[in-house]
Amino acid sequence: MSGAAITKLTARPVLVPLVRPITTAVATIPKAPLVLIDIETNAGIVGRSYLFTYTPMAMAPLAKLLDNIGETLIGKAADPVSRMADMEATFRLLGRQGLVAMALAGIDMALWDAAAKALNVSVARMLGAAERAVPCYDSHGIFELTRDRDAVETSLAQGFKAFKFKVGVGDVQQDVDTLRDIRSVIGPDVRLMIDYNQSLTPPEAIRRVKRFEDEGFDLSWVEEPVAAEDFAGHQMVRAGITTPLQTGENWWMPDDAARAIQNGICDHAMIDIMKIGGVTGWMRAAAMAQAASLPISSHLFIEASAHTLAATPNAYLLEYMDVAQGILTEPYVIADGCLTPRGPGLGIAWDEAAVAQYLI
Ligand code: SMN
Ligand code: MG
Repeated sequence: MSGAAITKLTARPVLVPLVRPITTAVATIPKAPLVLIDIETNAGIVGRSYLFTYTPMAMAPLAKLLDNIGETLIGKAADPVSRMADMEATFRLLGRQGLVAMALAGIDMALWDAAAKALNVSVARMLGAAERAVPCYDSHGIFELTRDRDAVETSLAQGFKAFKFKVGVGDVQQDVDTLRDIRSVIGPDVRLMIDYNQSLTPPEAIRRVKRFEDEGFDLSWVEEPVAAEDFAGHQMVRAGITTPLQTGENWWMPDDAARAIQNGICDHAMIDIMKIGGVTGWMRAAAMAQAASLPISSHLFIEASAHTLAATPNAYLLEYMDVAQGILTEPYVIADGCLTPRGPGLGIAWDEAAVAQYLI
């Protein structure tokens, strides 16, 4: 890696406008609660990453935890794998989930950004991959025909050939009506996925998905139908339907991925590069998913995920849900339904005027 030493870590909480609110069966997120990380090295490089905290309540505590960890990193080599090993050991007693895992991941991603910048290459190339175009799906919230038709048609015109929508706000008939509306807009040949965000019981999930199969909606996956930690529930649903079961966005660090994969709870793996432990965590979890023949898709973090998916042999789809476009100088742009990773590093830089505007 760069051989440089860490000289400073800065964490800034920013509440960033979204193109549209994130609406799910269990909560609505009107603005993106982010924490921006800058790690400076004595080689004059600044590594950058951001974290998504789901609720503004977690922004300040996460920023403070990052400041506290940052103080322990000063003077240490800016090598992500070494620093991850140290930080995992430091938090062995407390546990590496929640804000701890998020902080470790943010530091890891910023260090990968710095290391790649020091060599003037992209993170994808640091991982040994070409900067290839990664196929995406456009990720929407709860669909309402008159309100959302235009946005979906715009995405179709941008070349998206796959879409995901959140469902589960009402009963099964409301889901059926919604899926009929969606199919009326996207047609029969575009891939369609649904996401229950952990809102159903296993019997209800089986009942609903079998109804969608009978209706011929041809779903490419049903995501998180039951509580993320309910492995037995996942196994029950998976055995009761033919639609592929997708889960994983809530796996904390590679250890969680290992337990889930060993228990055969899903047909696809969804890796959230923050919760899984950054670039370092992603590569470890992706290897396990590949060994289990699970197609891998990403969750949020479109920029960093474009780099890691480019280096993931069994990559399936990148979730296109851009939560950081409001504070980037050059947001990643969809081309023919794909995103291409760019360097140097992760290819992101802060629009400091926007950061100042949204700073909490
Ligand atoms: C999701 C939930 C909450 C915030 C962003 C995204 C959702 C998804 O689970 O898979 O997009
Ligand atoms: Mg999801």
